[in-house]
Amino acid sequence: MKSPTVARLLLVMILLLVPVAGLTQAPRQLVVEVIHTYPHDPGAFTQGLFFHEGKLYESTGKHGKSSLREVRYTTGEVVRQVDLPHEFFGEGLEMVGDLLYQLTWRENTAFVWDLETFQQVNQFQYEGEGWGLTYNGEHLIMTSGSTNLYFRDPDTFALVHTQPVTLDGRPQRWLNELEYVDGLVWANIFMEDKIVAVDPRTGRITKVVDCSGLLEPQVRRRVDVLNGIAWHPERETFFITGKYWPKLFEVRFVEPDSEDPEEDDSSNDED
Ligand SMILES: [Ca+2]
Repeated sequence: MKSPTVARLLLVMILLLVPVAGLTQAPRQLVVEVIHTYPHDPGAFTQGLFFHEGKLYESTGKHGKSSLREVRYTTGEVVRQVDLPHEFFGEGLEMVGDLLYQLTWRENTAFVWDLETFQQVNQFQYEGEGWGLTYNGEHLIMTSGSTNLYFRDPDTFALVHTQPVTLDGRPQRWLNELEYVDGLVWANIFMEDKIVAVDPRTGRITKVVDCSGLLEPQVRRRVDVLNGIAWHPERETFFITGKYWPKLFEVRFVEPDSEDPEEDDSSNDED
């Protein structure tokens, strides 16, 4: 380098460019590897899904058809069910402690249920639509079909933080059902066979999973959209289904043309 000034200038430029490159880094493209397929109630308009102690908990939507369910996932059998009043359209579902939080679509109401009794113990009001719901150990994280994640205090349901979400630097809308796993917020995208992983600290989508082809084309045409993603912590697998889907898929997210779980080499892509 001939000139120290030029060298310093180049160094400054590099330092300025590095964070920008980090923010605009293209997301990793993944596909689903199906491990098992289980029956799922084809009458369930699935809106929320998570596991607790090996049991699947599910929220279903539609006026007059909305419910909270405990499901034996291996058979699809509904073990317990509470129906919502006709005027409520069930949406996202999540657990905090021994309480189940269930959103409603346009009724601005979150029901709070006791896990053991399935009795309603509380309810909250919120502004806007309710779509997906998950929990990061501190806040409930909610979607509304917009381009944001909304972080709420589980004790009061008060909004404490809003995080815009971007894919390749552009706002990503239609964020729907959610699942928080190891620091990432996984979201399926409304009307697409696609799941994304959002870094909740930056809102950047770091992984995109192509979920097309799970159902046979003739079945896929008869049912509604993919919706419902749940992490089984003991099996370390994801479960995916959809609205009126007759099947529940146990899957891993893998590199295309690879049998290896993507987690194997993903330790350094979260910065
Ligand atoms: Ca979920």
